[in-house]
Amino acid sequence: MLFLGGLICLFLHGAAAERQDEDLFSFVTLPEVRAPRFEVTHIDRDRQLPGYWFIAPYGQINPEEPTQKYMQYQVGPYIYDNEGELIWAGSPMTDNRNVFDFKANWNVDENPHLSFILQHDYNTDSDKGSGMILGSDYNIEHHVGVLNDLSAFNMHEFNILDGGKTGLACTYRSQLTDLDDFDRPDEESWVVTGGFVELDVESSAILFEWDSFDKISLSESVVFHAWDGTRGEPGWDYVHINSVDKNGNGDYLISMRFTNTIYMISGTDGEIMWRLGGIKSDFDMDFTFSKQHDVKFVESNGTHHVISIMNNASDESENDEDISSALFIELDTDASPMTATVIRRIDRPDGELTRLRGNVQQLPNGNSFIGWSKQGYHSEHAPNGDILLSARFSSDRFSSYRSYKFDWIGRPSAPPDLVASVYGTSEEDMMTVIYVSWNGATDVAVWEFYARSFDHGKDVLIGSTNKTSFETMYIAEGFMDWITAKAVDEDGNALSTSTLYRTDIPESWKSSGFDQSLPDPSPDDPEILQAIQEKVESGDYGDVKSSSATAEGRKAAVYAATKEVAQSVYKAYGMIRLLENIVMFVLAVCCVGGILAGVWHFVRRRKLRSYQHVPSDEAPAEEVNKTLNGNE
Ligand SMILES: *[C@@H]1O[C@H](CO)[C@@H](O)[C@H](O)[C@H]1NC(C)=O
Ligand SMILES: *[C@@H]1O[C@H](CO)[C@@H](O)[C@H](O)[C@H]1NC(C)=O
Ligand SMILES: CC(=O)N[C@H]1CO[C@H](CO)[C@@H](O)[C@@H]1O
Repeated sequence: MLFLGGLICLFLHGAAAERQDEDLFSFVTLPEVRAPRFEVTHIDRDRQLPGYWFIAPYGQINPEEPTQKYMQYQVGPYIYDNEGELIWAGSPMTDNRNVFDFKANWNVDENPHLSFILQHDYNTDSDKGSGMILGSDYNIEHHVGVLNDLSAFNMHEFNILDGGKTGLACTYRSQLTDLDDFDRPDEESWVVTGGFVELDVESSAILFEWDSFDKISLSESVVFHAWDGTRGEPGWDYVHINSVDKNGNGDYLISMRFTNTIYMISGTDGEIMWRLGGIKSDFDMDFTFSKQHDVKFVESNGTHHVISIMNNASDESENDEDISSALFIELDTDASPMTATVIRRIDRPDGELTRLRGNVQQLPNGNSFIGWSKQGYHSEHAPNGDILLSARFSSDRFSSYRSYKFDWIGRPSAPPDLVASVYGTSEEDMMTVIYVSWNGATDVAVWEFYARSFDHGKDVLIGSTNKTSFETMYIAEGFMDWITAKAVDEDGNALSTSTLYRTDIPESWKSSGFDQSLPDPSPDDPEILQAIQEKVESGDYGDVKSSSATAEGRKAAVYAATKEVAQSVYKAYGMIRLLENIVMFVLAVCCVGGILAGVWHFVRRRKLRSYQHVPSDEAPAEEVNKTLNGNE
């Protein structure tokens, strides 16, 4: 038994050591999920805020071309715990499509919710993408679509506002403009304007819409210059909006990466109330920033604000300085001139530049959680800036547009997933290896494992173990069948039970090392084993004779004898079931035989008639689509 266990461990370990893709998780219970692993460095655990990470790894920023190849699920929304252990894989739900701005929302009602942007499909005509809101049971509550003329749900922002009735999203629109701003009144060029919408999450209706066209002059852009030529569609991306937030006064705070400016937009008339940064800044300030991301209110009472931004300093084409940073800025818009002061600056801990994307989140205890984007690098900092934790994907193939930390309670409506297989070379050394996981559950403390002697038999507890990681393995003695696992919380409450699983057996017992001289093994009866176990434990060995002097030896003898009895009971039971079924079948045939005979002729004719050609997957997609759409 021990020997075989050792062999299996060696085998499992060997398999892990040889894998070329160790930077991805792999699970027996969810073989299609390959979530990226994290490398985590804890610098000061005591000052970290407990919570979970909300990460959406992507490989390439644009949707990938559809493929016929089999692909496991890698990109999509994932929840990790503070050790980098996987809690929820949402990638099967989003089907390997890119997901952005994945986070938990505690501002909707008493329960937490999830939100993210599902990127438009490779073919935008078929799916423009959407804002998704999920409950803590991981079921979709709202699917916020694009109702207007926009080509896609923009990837930068899906900001659920307090109460959860509305959300903010960025918009990009291709428009033709004259070049008056550049003193070239006779010329026209296409530009991509930037704006935002406030959407009703229930109906996707647009409640407020704003666009930079005629509001932000071309001369504010650091990308489209007075000396540049004109462009056809889609045109110069002259502002590049990348975040939007709203305060209690009903005004909107937006970030334009290509004007290096943060704008406050009046929720009453859509006018620009003030500009922070860029060439037209309204503030008296002794710092600069550029190419900023994720500009959010930390607090705001209408005239005094604290905002957080991911600064800077670089993008695809240029660096403005050597290190990126998170900035917390206090703004006084009552003063004249208005003032802006940096109250906290946290430099990127590894001293590098965040060239693309990134975000800053102020946590409830005053800590900051900062997503530096590339390779999913993120760090947590104390209010004084001390670094407490950092982590990045083991794989450099993935990045995360934004990374967040929130408290979370996941109570999936789907049951736990379980896989069980039996191994052994003789009746005496059989063992059943069970794997269980429950995608998204946060409350499981203990897994209890049960087996039955037949499909409707009694659940017999065959063991239990603490849950320590996403997937838990348990090795039960004997050949156990009809397995379930029950999730139990730390107070001993049962949370959910997996569906009944019939243990996988080797394709061929003989070729997998089972004693050639014996008949193939059949499952043990856990009820009988349990009864015997109890007897033996109370010192009652019945009339089983054993030459062994030790209690262990006698116990083994009882066990072996019992198993033999159990096996014959099982086989006898199998016979009874078979006989039962035959009797039932004969009865049934007698009863309905007459009717059946009559119906048969009709069914047969119907079957023949209803046969028709079904287009195979190999048929050209266009033709299939034509058929689906009812077109010619
Ligand atoms: C906003 O906060 C500032 C600073 O605390 C305070 O001086 C000001 O009176 C407040 N304004 C409003 C409208 O509450
Ligand atoms: C299981 O968890 C409980 C509670 O945390 C602990 O007391 C116990 O020692 C753990 N058991 C094992 C086998 O680790
Ligand atoms: C605070 C900060 O990092 N500011 C830098 C951002 O980029 C500009 C150039 O656009 C630099 O001049 C600033 O020093």
